[in-house]
Amino acid sequence: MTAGRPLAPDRPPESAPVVVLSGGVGGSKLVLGLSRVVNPAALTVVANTGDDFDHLGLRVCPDIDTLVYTLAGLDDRGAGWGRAGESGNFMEAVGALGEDTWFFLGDKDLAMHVARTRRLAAGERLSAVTRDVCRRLGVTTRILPMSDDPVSTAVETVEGRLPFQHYFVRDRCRPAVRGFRYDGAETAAAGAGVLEALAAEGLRAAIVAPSNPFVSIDPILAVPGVREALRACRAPVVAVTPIVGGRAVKGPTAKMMRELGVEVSPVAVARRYGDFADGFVLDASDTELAPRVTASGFRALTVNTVMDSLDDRVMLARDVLEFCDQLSRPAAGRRASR
Ligand code: FO1
Repeated sequence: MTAGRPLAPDRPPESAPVVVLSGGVGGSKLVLGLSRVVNPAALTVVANTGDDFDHLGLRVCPDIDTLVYTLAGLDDRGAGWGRAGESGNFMEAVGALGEDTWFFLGDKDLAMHVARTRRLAAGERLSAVTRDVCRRLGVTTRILPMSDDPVSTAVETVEGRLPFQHYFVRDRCRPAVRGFRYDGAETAAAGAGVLEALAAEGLRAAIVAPSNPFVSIDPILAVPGVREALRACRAPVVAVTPIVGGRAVKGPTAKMMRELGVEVSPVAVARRYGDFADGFVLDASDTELAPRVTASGFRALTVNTVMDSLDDRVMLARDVLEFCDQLSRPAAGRRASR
């Protein structure tokens, strides 16, 4: 509950650095809210790149693009991905040539894929291209790919192994999942600036956004050094639930949990982050689960976590930061024992 809570005594300045681990749709809502509460230039997002794939000869980075478009105010608010006011001339023409059309590439979005593909082929790193794209589109929040090396999420299903976008878009998340692979993660180097951001002096908070734990957050945690950096983090680490009332707010999280035989509840999500997170944010409709979250070793906060409006996004961001400001950092050993 936020009512009546004492304000953090020496509230850190709005320019204190904050780091967020995020996927695409759900995470970008909280990131937008945070960018309105803290100085956007003090906000760093570590973005999942496990969804990235080569399509029609183009390198597509969906979660990076959802974050860039959302922060640039160019996003298609309804779909949660791609750009607003899109047209499909390219898709219509390329379909007539017999190319795949199951993955919609809008005409304006296409510019991003063409420019990025050209620059990567010219030898630029993904982090450098992303930084320049942000500058050109007026995004001051730092968006850091979790790695500049390719990491590809594959979904093990009852119908065999599927590349992420085939599972998620082409097959509409229909096949029952049995597990996930993050190919390339074991040899991937953390993206430029990622580990440094998590170890930053004066870091105010590290936040795990309400993204799918399996296909958005776990790929980031699979990059060597990231999980260790979160455990060693001197700032409070807080995760926000992607599950409300036993349902995924958006996307296949609940279905995946059911198919994996995992309890479809925020408690099960919290436990996945038990070795590094100090706090967990539940939706107010799941208040009765708070004792089970605290029994798992977390401080729990229950607030509205469903972000329909911009105000919802800002309110949740404010609540999460206030929660972080009130958490003290336990001795590192206490986390390892959890
Ligand atoms: N998601 C879909 O469900 N259908 C699409 O046709 C689609 C196209 C697309 C194009 C560019 C882009 O950046 C994202 C796109 N997405 C589409 C979303 C994408 O599958 C993301 O990986 C998910 O949002 C999960 O993060």
